[in-house]
Amino acid sequence: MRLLSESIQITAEKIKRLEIQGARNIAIAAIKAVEVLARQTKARSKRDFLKELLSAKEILFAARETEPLMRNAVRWMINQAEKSRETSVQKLARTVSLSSQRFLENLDDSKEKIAQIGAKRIRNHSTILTHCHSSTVTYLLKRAKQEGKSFEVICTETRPVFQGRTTAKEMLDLGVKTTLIVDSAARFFMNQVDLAIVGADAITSEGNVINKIGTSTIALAAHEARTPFYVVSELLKFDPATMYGDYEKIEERSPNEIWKDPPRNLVIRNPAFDVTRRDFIHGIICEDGIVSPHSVTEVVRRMYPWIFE
Ligand code: RUB
Repeated sequence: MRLLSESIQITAEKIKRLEIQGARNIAIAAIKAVEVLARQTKARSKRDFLKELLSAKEILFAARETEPLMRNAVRWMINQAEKSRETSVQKLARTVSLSSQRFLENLDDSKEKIAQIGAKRIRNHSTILTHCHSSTVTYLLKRAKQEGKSFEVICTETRPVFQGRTTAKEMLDLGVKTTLIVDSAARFFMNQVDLAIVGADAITSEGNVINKIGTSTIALAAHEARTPFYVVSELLKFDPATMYGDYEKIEERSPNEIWKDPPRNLVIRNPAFDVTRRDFIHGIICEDGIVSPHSVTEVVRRMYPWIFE
């Protein structure tokens, strides 16, 4: 049991340290860690097995607060074991392994659909601005490139930990002309941009989107410059808790990321994400198509009713 929770612990640590970064990669790592736990469990009863799963869930959820995709995935997998009539641990473990496979397949499927739909919005000879590193955004841009579109990308560096550099490297590897700018230069370049496109960590019941800190400022700048601003996201980033009154928690990270050796008494704040109001979002590009943030809850309800259970 100790060894198993160590494997969950290692994944949680990697997530905390941003060695695993981005909502999708975080969810995939958590799903795989739970699957390993199930495969290697030494639990002797259903009760003990469920206890193991629940403690794994707590450790993973605590790794990063603003990650409903991970929470939805882990919750769903554990739920399959909880509601099973099966009492054999071996069979229950198999149920968890199968649900992990199914969830991962769904994620892959969604990524493909999103790329297929979103790539159509990338016009030939256009300039796209993106913020942070979203694997869903870079996959979509890759698809557009494979379809023969020629475009250039402007990446914000994304302080304080520079995920924009990851995006820039990926774009260069694709052979896309890429420009890196400081975050505060987003407005300066916005008039040269045809489309701003970002990923998401969470979607709330009101259709607001939570993504890397600075996203909402970019959305405002895009609005003012009349540049379309799109979010690309799997619908499973919807947080059902927001439906029932909870606010999405915004993770606040260590001040060390901003200044390693600051003067005494300086207050440093380091929120990792911010909320972009739905009014500034042209559309959410998801596996069901391009949907208005105003109707996203209904779309989630139709596609994934279990999320509300
Ligand atoms: C990453 C970030 C990404 C979303 C979406 O923040 O804000 O835009 O997670 O990514 P961090 P994806 O680097 O702090 O995790 O599309 O890969 O799910």
